[in-house]
Amino acid sequence: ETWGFALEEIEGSVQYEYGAKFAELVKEKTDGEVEVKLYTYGQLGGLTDIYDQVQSGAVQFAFGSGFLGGTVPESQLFSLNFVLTDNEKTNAEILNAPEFRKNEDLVASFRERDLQPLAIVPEGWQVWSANKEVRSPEDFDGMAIRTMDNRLLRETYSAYGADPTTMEYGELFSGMQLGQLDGNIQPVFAHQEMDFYKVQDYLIFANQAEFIATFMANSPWYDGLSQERKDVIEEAVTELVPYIHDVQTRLNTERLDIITENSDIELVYLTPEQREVFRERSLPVRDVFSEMVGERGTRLMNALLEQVEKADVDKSA
Ligand code: 6CS
Repeated sequence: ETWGFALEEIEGSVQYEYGAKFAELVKEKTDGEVEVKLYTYGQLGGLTDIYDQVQSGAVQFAFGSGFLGGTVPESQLFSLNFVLTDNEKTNAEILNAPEFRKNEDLVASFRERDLQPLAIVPEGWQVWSANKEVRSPEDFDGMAIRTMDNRLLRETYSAYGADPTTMEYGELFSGMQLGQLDGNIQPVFAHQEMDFYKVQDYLIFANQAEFIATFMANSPWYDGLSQERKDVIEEAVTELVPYIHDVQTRLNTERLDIITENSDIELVYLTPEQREVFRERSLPVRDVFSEMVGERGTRLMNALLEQVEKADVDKSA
């Protein structure tokens, strides 16, 4: 038996490491009866092609991140800025605790589109790249910054003072090289492995949001699995929470070293005061989210905010 798993990223990425470990765990837990076959970004077409294929059952599993907003509007929750805590480990735990991961509004919003959400995977802080230093919304003025294809991100970057532009992942390098884009938003590992840093002058760390992908299955296929197979998947995704957190932090750290060793790109870290200006600008975008997804999605956002608040309280207790 073979299960297909479509990735939005290339070999060596966080999603690839996740897929490779998932395959290993599934093989082990099924005594070699199930093999997971990974399809890297590009092998099955573009980003939305991947989602079509998991929705139709042509592949059993896929990752869905920013571009998934067109398919599951509620997934844009993971594109909201300044919603999670400042601690990446805590965020991974909150998102994968049963209280959130199995939240009925979350599950229903995916299942309505023939998808079963299995895990929420933070891949590291989203870092801005640009050809000028950006520390304030004024610096973003007139900047064509590429966002993934969802309205929430476009609204966010408009609120930050930039001109958001959408482009497919695989076209970004030439988009920046040819000057169609002035900036880009990616976790550090992706700035490195896709060579984006070679055509940009600054990397700007605002810690406004993490890159978050949902690991999901085709739901009609998932529903037809035996309880034993479902348990295998459940055990694997649970083991993967701390595993992938360690992998993503290691990859992002190592890749930043590669970037600085191989380029004279400048690193800019926003001060708490500079960061606060963006945080304030991001708050009204929560209303845009509510307006887009209605009552169910709003309940889901509030459930997440509640878990975050609880984690912050526990930490300071
Ligand atoms: O920016 C993008 O489109 C892509 N970036 C990453 C790091 N993963 C997948 C996503 O589609």
